[in-house]
Amino acid sequence: MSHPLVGIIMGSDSDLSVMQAAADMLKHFNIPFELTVVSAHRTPLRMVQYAESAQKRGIKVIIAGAGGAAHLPGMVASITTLPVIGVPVKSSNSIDGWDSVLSILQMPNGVPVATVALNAAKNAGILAAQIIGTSDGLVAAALQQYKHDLSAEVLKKAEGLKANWENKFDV
Ligand code: RP5
Repeated sequence: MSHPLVGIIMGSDSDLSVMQAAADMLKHFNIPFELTVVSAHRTPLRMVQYAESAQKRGIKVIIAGAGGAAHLPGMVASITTLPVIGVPVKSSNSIDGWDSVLSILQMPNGVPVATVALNAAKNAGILAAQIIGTSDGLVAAALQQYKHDLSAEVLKKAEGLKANWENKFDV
């Protein structure tokens, strides 16, 4: 099997039900990935080791998910120069999800984290594929097809509504 290009990490295995969607998208685009638990607070040294070694191990993008006081994506981004996509997770210790969103989103100048919406691991997977697709023609073509399918789905739904609702917009 080819070596992983994307690293999916999360603060706890309790994040997996959300983070699974990122793995599913990478599988869809045929991108090899690794997935593991790395906790900023409970295993800080493991987090440093992961962030320091990722690039040397061939990883091109890191997707990091965490809930509550979600410091994992930002701290990993502070160590590596790889792009880090942050997934705020609405976890058992989140008040309402805003805590995770703001912990990941409000990074200081100089240390960006590409933050997706709350629980939006699917978009994190697609964004990672888009980054890989900038230098991989097969992935870029698969992304093009994915966008085409999204659009076809909406047009099909609009067609379905036509029968019951007047609609003069027909492009
Ligand atoms: C965060 O605390 C994790 O990312 C998870 O979202 C949350 C709860 O963790 P567990 O107590 O379920 O292990 O660090």
